[in-house]
Amino acid sequence: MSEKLQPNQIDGTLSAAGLRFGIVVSRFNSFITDRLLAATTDALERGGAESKDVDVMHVPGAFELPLAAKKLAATGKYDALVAIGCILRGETSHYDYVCSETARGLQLAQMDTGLPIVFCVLTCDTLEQAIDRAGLKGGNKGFEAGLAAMEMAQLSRKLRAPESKSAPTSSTDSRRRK
Ligand code: INI
Repeated sequence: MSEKLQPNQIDGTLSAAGLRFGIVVSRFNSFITDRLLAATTDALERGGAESKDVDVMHVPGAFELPLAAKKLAATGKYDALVAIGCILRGETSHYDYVCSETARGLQLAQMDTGLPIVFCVLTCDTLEQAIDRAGLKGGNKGFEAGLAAMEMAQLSRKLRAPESKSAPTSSTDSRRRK
């Protein structure tokens, strides 16, 4: 009987200890985004994150999230970012532009920088749909985003290029120690 292949698993644990997180939050529809933010920080806290290792930056609307995230990524201070927003459909096509450019910009930012950027942007037809996803009835997408940030940060550490795993001599590591 042939032995079953048992591949090595590369997994990210749900631990935030010793990691640094940046959260960029849209003020537009803050009734919803404040709740998403609270759930994200709750997840990070439960994962062992410390206040000094979590930064929160506010921007006017979802459309501003990609540039803000890219600028945070460029600081080299973080292991993962979370982008939080809530886009609600209105009477015009504005919604479609804001949704597609926000998603595209955030994906571009994470691919350009190599830093995980978790997409916690609700795109809803109604306020009720957003409420249902922001913990006012049940689940909160912000909590899921916090878990995803921890997992992606841990995976990124595991997959870091060999030279940047060495002793803290690189500029990134020396910044992190400050
Ligand atoms: N921004 C949002 O985050 N959510 C929305 O629902 C929204 N709507 O509906 O217009 C929205 N618009 C503002 C946009 O994100 C920019 O802040 C604005 O266009 C300035 O660049």
